Amino acid sequence: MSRKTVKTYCRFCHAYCPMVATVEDNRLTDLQPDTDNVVYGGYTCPKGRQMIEQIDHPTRLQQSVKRTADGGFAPVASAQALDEIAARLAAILAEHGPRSIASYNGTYSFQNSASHDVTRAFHAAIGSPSYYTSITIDQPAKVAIGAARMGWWNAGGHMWSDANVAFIIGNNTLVSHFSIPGGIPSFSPHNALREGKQRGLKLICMDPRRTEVARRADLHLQVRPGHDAAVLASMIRLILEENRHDAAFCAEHVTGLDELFAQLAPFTLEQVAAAAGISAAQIAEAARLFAAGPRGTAVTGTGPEMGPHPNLLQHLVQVINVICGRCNRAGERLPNPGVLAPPSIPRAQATGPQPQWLAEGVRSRVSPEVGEVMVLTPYGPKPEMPTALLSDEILTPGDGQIKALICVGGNPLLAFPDQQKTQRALAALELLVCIDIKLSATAQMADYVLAPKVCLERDDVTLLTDIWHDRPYSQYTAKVVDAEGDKIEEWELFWELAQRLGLQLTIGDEPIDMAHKPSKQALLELITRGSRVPLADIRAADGGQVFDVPDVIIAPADPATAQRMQLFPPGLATELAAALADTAAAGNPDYPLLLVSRRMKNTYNSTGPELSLLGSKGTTNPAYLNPGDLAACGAADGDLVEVRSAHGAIPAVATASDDIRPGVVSMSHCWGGSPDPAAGSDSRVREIGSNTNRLIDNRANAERYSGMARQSCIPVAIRKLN
Ligand SMILES: Nc1nc2c(c(=O)[nH]1)N[C@H]1C(S)=C(S)[C@@H](COP(=O)(O)OP(=O)(O)OC[C@H]3O[C@@H](n4cnc5c(=O)[nH]c(N)nc54)[C@H](O)[C@@H]3O)O[C@H]1N2
Ligand SMILES: Nc1nc2c(c(=O)[nH]1)N[C@H]1C(S)=C(S)[C@@H](COP(=O)(O)OP(=O)(O)OC[C@H]3O[C@@H](n4cnc5c(=O)[nH]c(N)nc54)[C@H](O)[C@@H]3O)O[C@H]1N2
Ligand code: SF4
Ligand SMILES: [Mo]
Repeated sequence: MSRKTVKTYCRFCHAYCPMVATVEDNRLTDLQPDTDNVVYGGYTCPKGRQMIEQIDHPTRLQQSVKRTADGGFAPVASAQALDEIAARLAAILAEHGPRSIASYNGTYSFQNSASHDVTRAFHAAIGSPSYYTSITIDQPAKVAIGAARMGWWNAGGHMWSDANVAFIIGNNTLVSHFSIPGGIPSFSPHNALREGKQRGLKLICMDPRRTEVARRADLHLQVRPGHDAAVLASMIRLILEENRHDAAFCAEHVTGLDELFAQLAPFTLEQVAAAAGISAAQIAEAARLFAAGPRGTAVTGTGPEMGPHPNLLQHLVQVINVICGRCNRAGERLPNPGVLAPPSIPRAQATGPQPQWLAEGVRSRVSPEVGEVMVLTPYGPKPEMPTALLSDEILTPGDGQIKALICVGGNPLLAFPDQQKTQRALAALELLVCIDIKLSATAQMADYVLAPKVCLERDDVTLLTDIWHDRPYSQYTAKVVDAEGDKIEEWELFWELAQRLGLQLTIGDEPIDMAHKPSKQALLELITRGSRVPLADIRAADGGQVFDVPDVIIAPADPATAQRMQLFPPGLATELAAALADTAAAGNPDYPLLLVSRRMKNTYNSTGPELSLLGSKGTTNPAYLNPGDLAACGAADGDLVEVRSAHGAIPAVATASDDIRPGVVSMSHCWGGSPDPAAGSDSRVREIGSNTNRLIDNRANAERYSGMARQSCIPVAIRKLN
């Protein structure tokens, strides 16, 4: 018997915790935290530790399948499936043109470090702009629109590791393991938070729930959902009024400050506090604490980004950071210049707004105000079509209508706003192909479901998190075990289809070998060519490392190229007026509660409940309510209730929680099954949960530029079910 231990990292979520795997005769027999790792200190979570079970789990698709005439599925060799899919794509391409072929790249496409580059290369080769990812139903304001409207600081913002203050707005990293730099680091977040508090960092948290983060905060603003932008506006107003901002920095690097200040006049502490259900004193304290810094960043998470006014909120969060001067300066050392990014030395200067990114890209066919958004990456801006409108793009007839969808590691039927419409759209496709480890709710509607390798069966490198760390950290993992049977990686799906369609794929300007399929390693070499640390050095390291890269000292501004960040871009006045009007609006008596989103510890969107340990912690997504609200509808803890919005109704298991602000219902997304009554999803709510996207109209409050749907802060009513 052969037995070895190897270092690897978890890709169940994007925290990429380092692990040590024990392999006996190509079987994974043990998975332990890598306690030697300096960044993570041996941190892992129960989800990652379930990966052993995932490999052989009975729900795992061990072989690709295709739909049969009687509506079932039959096994198919992946090569045959790819031949057939390629032939159907060729026909659709010939009849309907390139735009009719779309891909949706969901959560698990991000975990394969070669997936996105090859998928984008495929789109470029066929000339299809219909490239969609979960980013645009997640946080498009943060990753795309905010920078296009205001511009950005080339040398980046303050990180957590030397901050004096952090303002965390609707982001619960202790559960989600997700934050952008400046917030609580996604990597071993409990340790990072403890370390920060020990050095005296002041934590401000704004969340309608007393979350894991809120409980540890110095100041918790337990807001009524939906008023974050107004709260930020009143904080900025106070900071400017009391001259607590960095006036010298603003004089040199921003424009529009006076116009913005003038527009903020109506956002008085009293009016905003009354609407947000907190005290004026708390808002003032938060503003003064944040402005005192002197170092530290305000960040948002998905809660408010899915609520009302996300573009405005994102802009105001950028504004509060910039006016308080939370930008790295000339002469300072960049904490993490990036390991896999190409070397460069940033200058202490701004790049101005890029309005063309919001106006000139490919437009949505269903809403011309909305179009491609430019996601900023270390390799430059990259366009994506807005996922919130993907169902409409499939359902709307005419030139460019989407006819074929390739769904990579995503689950649209559970994840997209307006579940009923999503179901109609998926059913209307001529061709739906999924690559998924299980017959997910979406895969059950597919023509072909390809069986992928799971992460421990693949080589990967920590490309996604490269610049999220506050040190130059990276890890390469070789596959830990060989996948059994006929399984492919996500990128191989696109390479194989391209080869069959006679296409040449390129990454950057470099062609991919189309005659012989490249190894994953060769592909990653191509993707990361020119990286600050050569991939070979990262591969040679024993596990994840902080690399000893030469210090990058931020260069002074170049007056010839320095621009200014625009604090008062076109359209902002209208957005401010709308947020202000909301502070005076009466609630809807028919739907007196507000439904907000949350993450649950033991699942990852729709992945996890099938695994034994994770499933044992609960098989449903409860509707968490304040005990007073629960009593008011005559229900007790554990009863079934109906959650009804203007758009739909779902059953849910009511759960009392003191942590929830009265008037708020907190429920997780991506649970439940098909909305088709014949599927009987509702009667199984205790076993499979229920889908909050049935309560959401994806067009009712579509956000400018991104079409972002309001997926949180939904007015609902609750009644007890018998
Ligand atoms: N365990 C686990 N981890 C995950 C996921 C998962 O499903 N499970 N999903 C992953 C994904 S895809 C993502 S994008 C990240 C997201 O990571 P986070 O953004 O950290 O997501 P949440 O933990 O839901 O935190 C959002 C918070 O916003 C609050 N909130 C809701 N509405 C409002 C509002 O109007 N205002 C304010 N201020 N707060 C509000 C909610 O109460 C909640 O605490 O997590 C990732 N990590
Ligand atoms: N109402 C509401 N809706 C929301 C949200 C919300 O907060 N509220 N959150 C939104 C957010 S932030 C996001 S990111 C989206 C999530 O949107 P999606 O990414 O579309 O949804 P997931 O459930 O993460 O889908 C992941 C799929 O990948 C499969 N999978 C698991 N492991 C692997 C693997 O190794 N390889 C492959 N190929 N497949 C694998 C799983 O079985 C599952 O079907 O949902 C969004 N929808
Ligand atoms: S936090 Fe958990 S699921 Fe995420 S990478 Fe770490 S062990 Fe894996
Ligand atoms: Mo997400």
